[in-house]
Amino acid sequence: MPKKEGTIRKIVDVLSSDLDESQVSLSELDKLDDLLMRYEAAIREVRTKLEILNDELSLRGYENPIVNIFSRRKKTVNILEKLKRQGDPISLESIQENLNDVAGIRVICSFIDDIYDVANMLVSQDDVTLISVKDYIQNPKPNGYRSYHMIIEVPIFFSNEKRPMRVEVQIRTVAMDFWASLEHRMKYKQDIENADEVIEELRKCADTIAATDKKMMEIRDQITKVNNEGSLAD
Ligand code: 0O2
Repeated sequence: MPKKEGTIRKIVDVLSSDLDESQVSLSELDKLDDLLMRYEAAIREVRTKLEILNDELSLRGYENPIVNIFSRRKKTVNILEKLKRQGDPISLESIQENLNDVAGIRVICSFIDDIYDVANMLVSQDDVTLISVKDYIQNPKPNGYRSYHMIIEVPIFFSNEKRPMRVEVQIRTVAMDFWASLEHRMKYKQDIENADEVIEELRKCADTIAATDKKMMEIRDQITKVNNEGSLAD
């Protein structure tokens, strides 16, 4: 089966009763490809901004605040599934209006204060527009989830236009990320034995991790202070 027909088949499977195959035209799919390419361009743009900030800070003698950057463009089937789940129209306009996470970037930092530094440095760039913030570090979710989320918009220059594109940026520490990746598995497992106990254990681990993240900053500050005093005395 040619690639595009296979994609149409998947779309129709996801949308099932809402749409029949004849309603998804190849020309509409071409436009979807074009939109998805624009989200991928936005990911590259924001990734580059973050990499430049990290490189610059390390040259200025700071520890690299960013340990790792992951990015992903949401799969077509998941985009359509989410629109359907939210009860939104299935159209190109609807994707742009109703979904903020088609382009997603996850930034992993060593320390909690790096998270806020990186977020502030990014949104203070004059071509970055901050759309919304969810601070799950100050306000953790009941399950213990901690992370700093921003929806931003960046202008992307194409052959015939400049278009603002939305990107979801999640920023968290290495430890918060470790926790979230294990907890995320719960979403896809329905048959866990003693699920309530596992949820409670995870919540306790999240608290322990939060306390450890805080302690690590204090230890870093003590080490930095000793090093600075040492270098002044030399
Ligand atoms: P996936 O599979 O990671 O893509 P919205 O983004 O509008 O759908 P919401 O819930 O208002 O909805 O956004 P929010 O709270 O900013 O969360 C968006 C993403 O953050 C999620 O995307 C997850 O990646 C992550 N996240 C939020 N809460 C949790 C949590 O409790 N545990 C874990 N492990 N991750 C979380 P998706 O699309 O839900 O999931």
